[in-house]
Order: sequence, then C-alpha cells, then structure tokens
Amino acid sequence: MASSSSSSSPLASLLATPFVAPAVFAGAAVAVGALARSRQQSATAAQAAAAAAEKAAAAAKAEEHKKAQAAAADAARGKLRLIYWGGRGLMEPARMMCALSGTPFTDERHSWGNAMPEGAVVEANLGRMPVCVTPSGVSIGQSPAIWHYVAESTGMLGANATEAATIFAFASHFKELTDAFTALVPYGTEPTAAAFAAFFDEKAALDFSGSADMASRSKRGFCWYANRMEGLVGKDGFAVGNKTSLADILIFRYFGDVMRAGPENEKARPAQREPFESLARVAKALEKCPKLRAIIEKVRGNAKLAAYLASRPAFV
Ligand SMILES: N[C@@H](CCC(=O)N[C@@H](CS)C(=O)NCC(=O)O)C(=O)O
Repeated sequence: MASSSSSSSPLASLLATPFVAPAVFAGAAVAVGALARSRQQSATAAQAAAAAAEKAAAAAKAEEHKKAQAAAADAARGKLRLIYWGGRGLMEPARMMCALSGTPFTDERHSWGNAMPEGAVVEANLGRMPVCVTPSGVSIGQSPAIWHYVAESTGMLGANATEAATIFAFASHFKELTDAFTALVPYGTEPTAAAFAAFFDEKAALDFSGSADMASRSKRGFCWYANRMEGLVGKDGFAVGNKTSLADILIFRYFGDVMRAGPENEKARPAQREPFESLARVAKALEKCPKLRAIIEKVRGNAKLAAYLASRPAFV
C-alpha cells in the first residue's frame, strides 16, 4: 500500500511539517517586507528626483529671468524704464503718456508666475511694482509719483504750477473712484449685479455740483464722480489748459480704454478688458457728460497712442 506522503509534492510535505512551515512563512514575510521597502525606497527616490528636477527647473527659470532683466537693464541704459506686472493697472497712464508723446521707454512686464524684479529696483515702491527707473538710473516708486514724473518729463503736466496742481487733482479723483469700485468688486473677483447696481446707479448720490451732500457720501459711485468731473474739465477736448495732459490720459484710461480681444488677451475675462468691467454701463453713464466724451475721443484719436494700443503686449 502506497503511503500518502509518497503521493504529495516535496513542498507540500515540507509545509506540512509543523516545524518548517513557520520558518517558510517568516522567510516569505521577510521577502515581502524587503520588496515593499525596496518599492517604497524607489518611490521615495522617484519623488526626490522629481522634486530635484522641479527645483532645478525653477532655478533655471529664475536664472533666465535674472539674465533677461540684466539684458533689459542694459538695453534700457539711458532710457526710461517702466517696470510693472503684465497688465494695465497702475502703470498704464505712464505708458500711455510715453506712447502719446513719442517718448522712448522700455516696457518691462513681469508675469504673475515670474519673480519680482531684483530687490534694489523695486525698493522705491516698498518692494512692489510699479516702479520707473529714470534714464540716469534713479528708481521711483508709488504710481502717483511715477505719473507725476512721466507727465512732467513728457510735457503733460500743464503750463504752470496751477495747471500742474489742477491736473494732478484728477489723479486723486480717479484714485477715489477706483477705490470705490474695488470696495464693491475686490481685485480678482467678478462683479455681482448688486455691485454693478451700487456702483453705476445714478440715483445713489445726486449732488453733482456745489458743496457735496454728506448724507449720501457712502453712495458716491461712477455717476457722482463722472458728473462732478464733467463740471471741472474744459470743453475743447482738454481737461486742463489747451494741451493734452495727464488728466486727459486718466480720463481715457479709466473711461475709454478697452483691451484688445483675441487670443493674446485670453487670460483676461471679456468684461475685465472694459472700463470698470462694463463698457455699456460706462457709456450710458457718460451720455450726460459730453466734455468727458470729447476728451476720450481726442485722446483715442492720437495716432501714436493708437499705434501703441494696437500692439500693446498681452495681458499675462
Ligand atoms: N500705493 C502703491 C501700491 C503698489 C501695489 O500695491 N502694487 C501691487 C501691484 S498693483 C504689488 O506689486 N503688490 C505686491 C505686494 O504687495 O506684495 C502704488 O500706487 O504704486
């Protein structure tokens, strides 16, 4: 009679042996553990390699950015440099004044993904942008100071101190107006119907001349500022005096400038390309402001400015 052990495989008999099986399982467990560890080690190694590659790419990008900046600074030596992010924002009036007056400048734009320019350059604006660097290499920070410098050096700050101050008052009017908009529509958010209604509602604050009505001051929006400014500007297409100035540029920039549509500006929402995110609402509110409209059209009609606007770099 054949024994049962003679019919099983050698492995089966080995495993059937009470003293051998635990050793085999222990051995297998060690092997599995080693395999898992080695998998984990190779995953960690892959992660480390990916992180190192990412770091190297970022360093290469930063180096490239630094080189581009140095090259831009070299190219700009002796030329006005306007340094800002890749949008219109606080630098656009200065760029427009240079373009309209035919003043050479280097239009240095930094996309959001890029590092800020080298520290020394932006320190004049407390480490931020906009910054302009004069042809002799002095950095100027704070947008109103930049507008002042560029307006004066391009002949757009009026004929005398009184005109200069009158022109410059528009910079503050527009700062208040843009602050009123930003309070309702914080940067980076889309305007709600309620925000549009609050900003453009012409019934909100109706005191368009004489002393301001304090009771409705929290309701001052587009119509209040526009109608008040309509009462201040000249009627021949110039806000102040008899020449295009910073004041006209600001009126065009904030009431009339529309960013080109097209793939180069696809990062901007369509409404974001329009004044206060709604050209239609602005146009309606300006129906009663013929002098402001004449200024907008006069600035728009300038051939040098039109050439700049037609080739204005993309919003990045
Ligand atoms: N009051 C300053 C504001 C400057 C400012 O806030 N710049 C923004 C861009 S519009 C910026 O660079 N912010 C970066 C930061 O604050 O870290 C001016 O008018 O120039």
